[in-house]
Amino acid sequence: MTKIMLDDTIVAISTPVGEGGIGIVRLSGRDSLKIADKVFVSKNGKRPSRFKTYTVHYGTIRDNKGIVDEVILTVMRAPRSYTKEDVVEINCHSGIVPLRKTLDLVLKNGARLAEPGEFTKRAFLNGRIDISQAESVLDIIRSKTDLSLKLAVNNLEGLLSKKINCIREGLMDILVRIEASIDFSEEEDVFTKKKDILNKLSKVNKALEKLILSRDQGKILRQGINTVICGSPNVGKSSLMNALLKESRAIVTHIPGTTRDTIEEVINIKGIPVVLTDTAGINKTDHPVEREGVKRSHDSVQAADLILVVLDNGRLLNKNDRDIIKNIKDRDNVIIVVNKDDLKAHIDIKDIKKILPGRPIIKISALNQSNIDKLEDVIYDMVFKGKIPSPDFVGISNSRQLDILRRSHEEVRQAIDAVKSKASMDCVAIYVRSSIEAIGEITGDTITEEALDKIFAEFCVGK
Ligand SMILES: Nc1nc2c(ncn2[C@@H]2O[C@H](COP(=O)(O)OP(=O)(O)OP(=O)(O)O)[C@@H](O)[C@H]2O)c(=O)[nH]1
Ligand SMILES: [Mg+2]
Repeated sequence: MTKIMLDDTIVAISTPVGEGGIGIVRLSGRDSLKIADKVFVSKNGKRPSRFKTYTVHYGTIRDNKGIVDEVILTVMRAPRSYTKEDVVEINCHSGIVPLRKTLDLVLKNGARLAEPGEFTKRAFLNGRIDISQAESVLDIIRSKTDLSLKLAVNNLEGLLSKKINCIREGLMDILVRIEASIDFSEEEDVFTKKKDILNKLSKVNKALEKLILSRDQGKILRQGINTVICGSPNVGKSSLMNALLKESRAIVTHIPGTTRDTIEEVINIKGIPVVLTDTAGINKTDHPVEREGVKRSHDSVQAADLILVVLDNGRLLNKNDRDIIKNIKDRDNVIIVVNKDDLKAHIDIKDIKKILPGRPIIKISALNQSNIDKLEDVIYDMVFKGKIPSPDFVGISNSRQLDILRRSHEEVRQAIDAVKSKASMDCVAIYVRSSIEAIGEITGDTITEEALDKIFAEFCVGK
């Protein structure tokens, strides 16, 4: 991304390109209204530069050949706008041609095409939001469930920033105390001072650890839990997929080897997005297509966060089933699903427990949809291990934030060790300063241009 010049005016189509009711061309910058004057003719003859802030106007976009589109134009004057600059939004009819022509006209009249995420980047550079809030905008756009949306909104509201700032202020306070203890070491009771600093460092340490742990829950809420359904051919994997989806998505037949390729769908279990993958039945086969399917099944199992191993209650456990179970004996997140519970039981649960101890076993009938809700409960409990996030859960949301917290935490840990090992307070101060510097990157108080570019490159154009 080029270095941002805040004195130019940017424009982009802010809605997905394609046919639809409304498509928005958005301008931001000090010439937004001047440019709007050149392309927009209002029904009442007034020019956009005379419009009051937060007003909406009906008119047309015109080029030298005539009317391009009939539109609604909204004016949001600085500083009360998304970017804190003058913003004009033109609601066109959403078709590729009217949007493209309006965009081209605005470009011809002096605007520059916005970079991905540049509107949000301006909101940051102009001090309306910090970096963690900017990142939450992306999380809102990408959220898959109500709960992940709530988490992202919490962060946009600044709840994460508040926590980070609180930790940062705590560290700054510690630094002041350390400096004071260096300056006045002869007059003060050094022992009490050090104890106080150690206490405060431990508190910060705990707060950092808590936020680092929030990453796993946050990640699950945002990206979902990758769940694979695997097992021998014909045990009812695709039937289970359909039962969980509550629709006939995957093909089900009585012929073993029906599923040849992996199928992926997302379901929502109590607010957690669960990315389900149905796989080809794992078995030894010479058929080249089936073999490729089995290879894909193995790959999916490898990549999964959670594995549902399906067994057939209607027959005895065979060697193939046993091999599949043995292959995943090192994995923690495994649920054994004994399907076809409507049939006379042949399977020996004790036998399964012997090969794969300690994993939940649940009996269901995918055909009759029985116990599917119980399976959902087991999945949910397994994912959160009893630590269910509440809607006011505040946590970090990406690996950038996690990496920063880890660095900051490591410095605090070193500072604690230094105090304990009676190192000089100058040395402790160095660690605390580095920790402050690191944690400031989350909100953007201390951040490099390169890091900023990386964050905003992930955004779409127009946001
Ligand atoms: N009785 C009974 N039959 C079931 C149940 N679930 C699935 N079946 C039947 O088992 C057969 C295989 O089901 P699928 O869902 O295609 O099995 P699969 O494991 O996906 O099979 P492949 O894709 O070939 O590996 C079909 O005839 C289903 O109707 C169940 O709960 N009870
Ligand atoms: Mg199948």
